[in-house]
Amino acid sequence: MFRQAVVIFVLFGCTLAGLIEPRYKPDDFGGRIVGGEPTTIEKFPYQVSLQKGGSHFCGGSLYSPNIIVTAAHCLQSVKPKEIKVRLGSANYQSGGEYVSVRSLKYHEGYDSSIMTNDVAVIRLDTPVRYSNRIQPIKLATTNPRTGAPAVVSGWGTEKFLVGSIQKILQQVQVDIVSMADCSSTKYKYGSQVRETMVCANVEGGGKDACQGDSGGPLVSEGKLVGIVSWGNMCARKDYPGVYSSVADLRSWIEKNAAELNEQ
Ligand code: 4AZ
Repeated sequence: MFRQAVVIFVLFGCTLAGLIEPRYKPDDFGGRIVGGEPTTIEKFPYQVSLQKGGSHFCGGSLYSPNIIVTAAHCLQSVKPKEIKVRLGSANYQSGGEYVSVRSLKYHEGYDSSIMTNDVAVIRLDTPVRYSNRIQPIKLATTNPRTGAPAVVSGWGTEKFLVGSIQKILQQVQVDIVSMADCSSTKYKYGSQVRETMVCANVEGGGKDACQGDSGGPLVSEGKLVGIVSWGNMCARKDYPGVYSSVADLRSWIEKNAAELNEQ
């Protein structure tokens, strides 16, 4: 029951976050993502915004000049033609490059009831040119240890359910919690956290990814280690944010990025 409720919240949340109009005030620089701060695209040149009808609905990361890595759950009800990707801008509504999508593929093993293998790749219609605002991120080859510092970024809400999509990219520093530690009795997920997942939090809660950050990057030591996937609400002490493990899913990403490019 509980697990179903969480999944419904996550799915509903991503949809809802995509529909809510931004309530951004230029003089209001309180905590965003949850507990984060506004940043620049030069610091996060791999971050992209996935959009439908001009509304941001999920994040993603640039892998190569024409491939984006994101979460499978972001793409469940969308066709390539309906999506546009903004790259190279901290403002999701303007600037940078605004590119159409040619094709997409999500993991065959993605299971929406337990959120395993929550990964997908997107091929852009035209490759982008790299600059100080547009750069790819390398995929992690091993899972980071518990306690490793990491950063998560996105345009997602600053609160669960009652927050709003942010106009300017936000970032927050968190610490990695390994899959083994995240499913231990230290937290309350138990066996819901399993293979292909990694967690991140801060002691006591208060910093996290939230609705609309899904699909976006968790980076540690300059490598993409996680993809924002799910959680029991946001920034709660006993419930770290849960990410798809890039180290576990790396071979799938590489293979399927290559396959999209051959089509
Ligand atoms: C969401 O609904 C969502 N705190 C993303 C991340 C987390 C919870 C919900 C993790 O997109």
